Order: sequence, then C-alpha cells, then structure tokens
Amino acid sequence: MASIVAVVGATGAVGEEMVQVLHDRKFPLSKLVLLASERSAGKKIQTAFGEMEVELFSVEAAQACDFVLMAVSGDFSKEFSPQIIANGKTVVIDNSSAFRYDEDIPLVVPEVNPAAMRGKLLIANPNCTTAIAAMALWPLHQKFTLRKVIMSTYQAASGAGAAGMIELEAGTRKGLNNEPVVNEVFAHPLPFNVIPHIDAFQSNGYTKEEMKVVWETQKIFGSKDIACSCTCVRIPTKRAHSEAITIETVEDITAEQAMEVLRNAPGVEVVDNPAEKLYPMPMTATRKYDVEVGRIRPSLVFQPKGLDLFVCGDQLLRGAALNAVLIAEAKLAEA
Ligand code: 2RA
Repeated sequence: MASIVAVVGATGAVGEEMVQVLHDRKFPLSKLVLLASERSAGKKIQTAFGEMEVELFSVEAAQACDFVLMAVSGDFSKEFSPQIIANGKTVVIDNSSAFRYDEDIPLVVPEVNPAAMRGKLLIANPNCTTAIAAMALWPLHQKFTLRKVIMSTYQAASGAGAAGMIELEAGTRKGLNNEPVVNEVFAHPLPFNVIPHIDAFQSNGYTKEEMKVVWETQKIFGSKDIACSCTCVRIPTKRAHSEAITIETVEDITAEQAMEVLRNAPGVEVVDNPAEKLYPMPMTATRKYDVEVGRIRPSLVFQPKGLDLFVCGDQLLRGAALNAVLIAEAKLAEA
C-alpha cells in the first residue's frame, strides 16, 4: 500500500539521505513531503525525486502523513512527536536521542528487534555508533551469547552533520596551505588530529556518546547482562564510522565460526582477507548499506571465549537514514 511520507529536517545531512534512501529502495510512496522550521521553509532543494520545495512544519501537516521521519534536534522531537502520534495513526520514526531511553518507546534495529515496535506509533532510531556495531554483534550474540563488549571507535565528521563535514574539508584545505585551522563544530581542529571527545562528558568520566553504546546495546538486545565499555574518538574521515570491538562470549568461539555466522547475517559484508589487504575501511564502507566486518581473530585475552573484530559502516545510512527507512518498511509489512 502506497504511503504519504514526510521527512522533517530534509535539508540536513541525515534528512537528505532519508530522501535518497526512500528513492533508492523504491519505498511505496503516494506522496513525499519535506517539512522544516521557518528557517528552511520555502527553500527549493534538489532531491532524487527532482526539485522539491520545503514546506513549513506543523503538527497538522505531519498528521496528514502515514510516516514522519524526524531528522531534527531532540528538543524539537520531544515537543512535537507525541503531538503527531496523538492522532492514533501516524507513525513517527525519530532519529534524535529524545526518546531512546524511555522504557515505553521501542529502540529498533529492524534486523535485531523488529517485534519491539509492533503496535507502536513512536519508534526511536538508535545512535549511529550503536546501530553499526549491532549489525555485527547481534548475530554473534544469538549464537555465542555476549558477556562483554569493549569498543573503541573512529568516528567520521558526518556524525556532526553537514556542518561537521564542511568544517573538516575547509580545515583540511587551510591546514595544507599552512593557514590557521579554526573549529566551531568540533572541540578541537579535526584535520590531522584525533579527538577523544564526542558529546558531553558525564559524571562517570565517560562521554554521552560512549554511554549511548552501553545503554542502547543493552536495550536493543534486551539484555542488561551484556557488560559494555566504549571509548569514542572523532577522526578526520568524512562519513563512515569504524569500530574496533573485543567481545567475550559465554560459549567457545573461533574466528571461523564467527565468520560463518557473519557471512549469513543480513546487512553484513565480511571483508576479511588480510593476505590480500582486504579488511573494513571507511573508504570502502562509505555509501554501502551493509556494514563491513573483518580482522576477525581470537582475542588474546578472552580466547577460547572471545574475539577481536573491526567494523565499518556508513554513518548516514546504516547509522541513521537506512535504519529509519527499514523501520518504516517493517511497519508497512506489519500493517
Ligand atoms: C556522532 N554519533 O558521530 C554521533 C552522531 N549521531 O557524532
């Protein structure tokens, strides 16, 4: 059944990708509406569907749709998402962190916990770092049961939106010209640097980005028993996040067994042939739907009950827009 879909925040990096993914996946649309606040309303933008005018957001305009994909700030979503779903029919898929930790709101990666959103109108999209890791970790959890997840990330500029990518590109040019590199989006200049600071520091010394991995992995996997710890680092790449992950499992696990499981997992591409210099990289994972997984080897600390692996996924796709559209597709199938 064809649906009316709105993308709210279509002029941002995630919103733009949502429109592109709806187009590329041939989502059954009867109408696509681009909604935004007064600042962007009236703008004409080029999309995969041709030139489209951005319309002014209102609750009524959103309620006229079957699906509303929110690519806006948490504050905006917190105010308006509950108002939109009050009509009892419009499905809101929210990319912000506004509702991710509410017990009653499902936090969904469709390949992992689609049942959580059955009958629900407001669904939260996970943080990109979690969503990318979940693709590799879930199939391993199902077969070998995760006990511990220890992760270090290498996160691209796109995580900070279009402004982050622009700051990286402009700063890199300036750096190469020996001009001073200024930073507004990132805590420090990002070109030629790595910054172990994404989002706000919490009272336990971890950043919110790091705690999101912990909270969200446990919620999506439905298990508080998985102990997680994470260090999140921004690096000067453009739009694919990388993650070095160590797992400890309840069951014995070998690299070959893990590879076999991951080769059959949806949304995963095993790229693991070191002899041929084949392993996941942001350069090859960019603009791919699948998450690349490789460097799979027994953990020197936890073997025979543990592995080390490296994961790369497109932050704007798997980490945001693709996951949101897959949620919408799963809701359609539910209807
Ligand atoms: C980042 N995870 O990379 C954030 C974006 N959601 O900054």
